[in-house]
Amino acid sequence: MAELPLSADQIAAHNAARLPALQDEYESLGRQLDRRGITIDTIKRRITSFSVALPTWGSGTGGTRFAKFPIPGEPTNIHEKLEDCAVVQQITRVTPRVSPHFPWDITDDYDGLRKEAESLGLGFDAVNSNTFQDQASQNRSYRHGSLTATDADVRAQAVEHNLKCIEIGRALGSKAITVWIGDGTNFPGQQDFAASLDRYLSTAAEIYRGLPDDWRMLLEHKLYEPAFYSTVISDWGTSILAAQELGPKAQCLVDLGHHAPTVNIEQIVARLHRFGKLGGFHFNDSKYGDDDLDSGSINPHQLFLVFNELVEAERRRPDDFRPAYMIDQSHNVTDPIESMLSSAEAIVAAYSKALLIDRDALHAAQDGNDVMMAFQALRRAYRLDVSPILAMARMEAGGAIEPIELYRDSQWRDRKAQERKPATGAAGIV
Ligand code: LRH
Ligand code: MN
Repeated sequence: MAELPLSADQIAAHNAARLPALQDEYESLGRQLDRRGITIDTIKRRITSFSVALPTWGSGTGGTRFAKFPIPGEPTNIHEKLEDCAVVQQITRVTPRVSPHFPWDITDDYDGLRKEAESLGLGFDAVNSNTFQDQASQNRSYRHGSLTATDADVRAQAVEHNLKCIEIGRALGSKAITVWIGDGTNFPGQQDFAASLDRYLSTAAEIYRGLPDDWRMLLEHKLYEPAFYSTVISDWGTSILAAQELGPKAQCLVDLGHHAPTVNIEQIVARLHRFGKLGGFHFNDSKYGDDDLDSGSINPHQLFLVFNELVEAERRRPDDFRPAYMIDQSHNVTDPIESMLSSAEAIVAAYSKALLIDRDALHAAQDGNDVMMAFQALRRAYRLDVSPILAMARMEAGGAIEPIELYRDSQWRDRKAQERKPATGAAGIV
């Protein structure tokens, strides 16, 4: 039986005080949806089976190249990161898995770590490799790239690291590896675009050959940063061609912050699914670049439109629909747990609103070129306040009706500030 970090009695007391108001709001929304021919309990059941993985690196404060401002009581090792992710899961009941990153989460007993996570009610989602930073123990630098480096020994080192991550992932019970590389250039002429992609395809193929039969390799594209003139896997087009070249276990991962500002990400989602290459997501939000801000905090409508495409994709080909949902954010100015509580809510809310779209009315309007009624079919769902459904699903699953209130009342962070050693303030993402 999982030894959960927060007191179940405190959660029960918190819910008991708020249940009458929630029931009233739930019944009122239920009547509103009834008038639309929608059964609110059906939607509640759908979202109860929804989940999104947490990034271990999101449980600590993140930083930028300028600075990082750690908070007292934040986690500084994988064991404390798991504890904090378990707090988010215990309160939200929609984040039962964590996505680890290596070597940031390195330890010496992965079977033990798997059991430790299980005892906290957590499992492991995709593992993430890291050939975008040099480790002290490394022989060769990734200064001029990793999987696409011109130096064959550097490429071999990067392949070996990814195969090591797969080995660790097998011990943790993961079923996928996410490969994001920062390889690219800062100057025109710095690299041969064709040759660098060919190097990627051959090294990625070596990693692909190391995949267990039931695993996936998720290719994460990104337009720029850390390279600022060109990036080898810069967009979904290059990513899908590489995934098709590698084979059926290779799919594409969409990080919402990895596109030029005006790109239509929801259309990319529809395209990737059409060709059987929709592997997963890194949810976050951004205003300018890869800002890694909280999901739904800047452009919740885009998140809704992405889930609209996901609901359509699942209806169109349910057997070929299993995207890995993960959060990838950098919490620079908030308590990371509060940001993950708020982000999980925003993601489930976007999914719920997409489930509330009257698809028959939408498809009829689309087929009949009734432009305004097609748009209104989306807008009628988007403007609904779905929070009573989310809160009821959460409460019934053992979570808290008001996540951030419950978290603050638990004084988790203050308690951890007494126990944990202070985090360093070195600039950089983690
Ligand atoms: C790259 C990225 C990638 C991770 C890193 C933490 O910007 O999105 O997914 O490895 O952030
Ligand atoms: Mn990412």
